[in-house]
Amino acid sequence: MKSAQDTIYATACEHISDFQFDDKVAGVFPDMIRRSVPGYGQIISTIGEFADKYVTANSRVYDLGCSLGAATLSIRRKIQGRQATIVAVDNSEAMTQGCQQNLSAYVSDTPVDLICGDIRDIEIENASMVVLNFTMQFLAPTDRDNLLRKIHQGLNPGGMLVLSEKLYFEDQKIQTLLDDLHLDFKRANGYSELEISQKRSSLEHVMKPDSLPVHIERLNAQGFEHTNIWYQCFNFASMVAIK
Ligand code: GEK
Repeated sequence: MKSAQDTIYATACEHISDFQFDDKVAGVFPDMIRRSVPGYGQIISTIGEFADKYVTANSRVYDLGCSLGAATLSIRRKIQGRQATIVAVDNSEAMTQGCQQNLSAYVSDTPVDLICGDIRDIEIENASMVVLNFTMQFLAPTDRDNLLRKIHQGLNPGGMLVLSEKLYFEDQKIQTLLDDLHLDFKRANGYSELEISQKRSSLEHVMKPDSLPVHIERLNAQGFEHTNIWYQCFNFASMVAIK
């Protein structure tokens, strides 16, 4: 997916409003996420590998908070011929419009139901795989248990959830260290101090990361039998949970 360069926070703003997944963000999203989330490309391609191993015939795969469809496309490439359906959901109109264009650019025998809606209102059923790739962190902390309960109920036995999130660390020395390394990653990718600080302010009230123990405990509490982290770079991680 090609995208324009992210310069959204490059000029000084008098008032920084809360981050929104609007037209401006959707237009630069592939560049923004690649330069902001260490390991994003590897996580997207590994989600395809998980799909190859876990998606069963005639089941559904849910990509919740699909943005422009990177995870959906990675999965779709791996599950040709399985008569599975992908349900891709995002509540940003700009994102779902861009996602539709990306999906239409490739031929596939796997149908994708693309829904512009809130993942808290979506029914999950007959799922062999559910993906929450950097989405749950944008829900209010009080909505996270309900969402994972619904996902657990809708997964078939042996089904997999992939949950990727930015992490918070209770140990303040580790928090500062890994946060600094992340900021260095953004600097190395060409973001200025102004861009980094303005983006940080815009996300302050919108994205509330949990710690790894909180995630694992929450997954176990919903009844997932096998949970573990499979990827971590600095303060970004991806977990798997198998029913
Ligand atoms: C990827 N998974 O490229 N309902 C539906 N969508 C939501 C909700 C909600 N309640 N809240 C946020 N979103 C993608 C990247 S981005 C991560 C996911 C990031 C959507 C929001 O509109 C956005 O598209 C996505 O979740 C989060 O693999 O930007 O850091």
